[in-house]
Amino acid sequence: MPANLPPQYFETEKKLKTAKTPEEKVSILEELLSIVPKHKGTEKLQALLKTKIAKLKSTAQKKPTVAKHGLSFNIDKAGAGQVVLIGLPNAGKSSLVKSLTNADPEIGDYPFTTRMPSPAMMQYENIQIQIIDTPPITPEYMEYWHAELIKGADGVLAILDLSSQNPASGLENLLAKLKEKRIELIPKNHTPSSEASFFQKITLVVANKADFSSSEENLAAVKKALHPDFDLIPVSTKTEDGLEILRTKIFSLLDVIRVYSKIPGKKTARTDPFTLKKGSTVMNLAKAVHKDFAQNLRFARIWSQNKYQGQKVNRDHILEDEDIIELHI
Ligand SMILES: Nc1nc2c(ncn2[C@@H]2O[C@H](COP(=O)(O)OP(=O)(O)OP(=O)(O)O)[C@@H](O)[C@H]2O)c(=O)[nH]1
Ligand SMILES: [Mg+2]
Repeated sequence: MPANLPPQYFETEKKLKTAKTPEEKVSILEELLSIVPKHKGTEKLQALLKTKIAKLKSTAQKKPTVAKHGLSFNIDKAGAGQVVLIGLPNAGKSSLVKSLTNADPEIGDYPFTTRMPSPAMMQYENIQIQIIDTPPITPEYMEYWHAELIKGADGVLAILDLSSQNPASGLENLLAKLKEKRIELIPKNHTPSSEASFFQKITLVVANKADFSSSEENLAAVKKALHPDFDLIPVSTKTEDGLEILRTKIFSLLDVIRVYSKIPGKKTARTDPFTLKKGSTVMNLAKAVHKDFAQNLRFARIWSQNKYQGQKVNRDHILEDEDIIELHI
């Protein structure tokens, strides 16, 4: 059935070419959707517009804002997840942020170079992950908002300095200070317990400055002091060793999957995924795409790396990273 679109549609469509921000594009696409006559011949077009709107809304990287309310900082989440970097002074937190993102934080060989939390975006393959640089934590010093920031994050990177005299005791100091604030760092494969009296946060331990001659000995001492389930990743921002592994580990810390929504009859470029929590179903994707899909979903077709090539699955089907899904209403 032909779509029979009114001329007003094509006039409005032209504006898309000059739209600069995702917000502008969303508002033009919504206008287009309202113009499209609602009948069988325009179903595909309506679905296409709705998917574009949903993607723009989900991936629009809101410029992270740091709002200071009195003594508290509130950083809006952006991208596929929010990870907070913590550690003793001079561990190399800001250096790591500089290596992993496009940000250019102040770096110095003296303590307390960083005074304020500062968000930046790390590209990981086709998604972005928010990384927050923070001021140092010391046995004497940790502000209230710092604990709140950690509690609200999706994961923590605890940065140790392998060039320091005793990084294993540095780690103990850090953990003790966090305990005072009722925060407990736990390995990724431990399930946070709802009964724990502490706020449990999944954490990667990053041993920085692995380029130092004393680093191997120190790394072995840290390994001994740490619960064996923790991921301990040696890196050097100077030589860049370990940084690629670290990026992958940060992605897997977040426990998210990337799923592509396919328009019937069209090819799917693996560029603009929806990111969902591991264990999400076809229905969770439908909700993320548009409420119409969630309400009227009949079935879906699935393509995956090795297993599926367009088979029909129902709404409870559990998705995996890199699945392509065609939603049918
Ligand atoms: N050799 C070596 N030096 C490093 C490495 N990473 C950071 N540094 C140095 O360590 C010092 C501290 O780095 P920063 O990134 O400012 O450390 P920070 O943890 O952000 O420090 P604060 O903001 O004070 O808490 C600087 O002189 C860096 O050049 C590394 O991998 N190897
Ligand atoms: Mg710093």
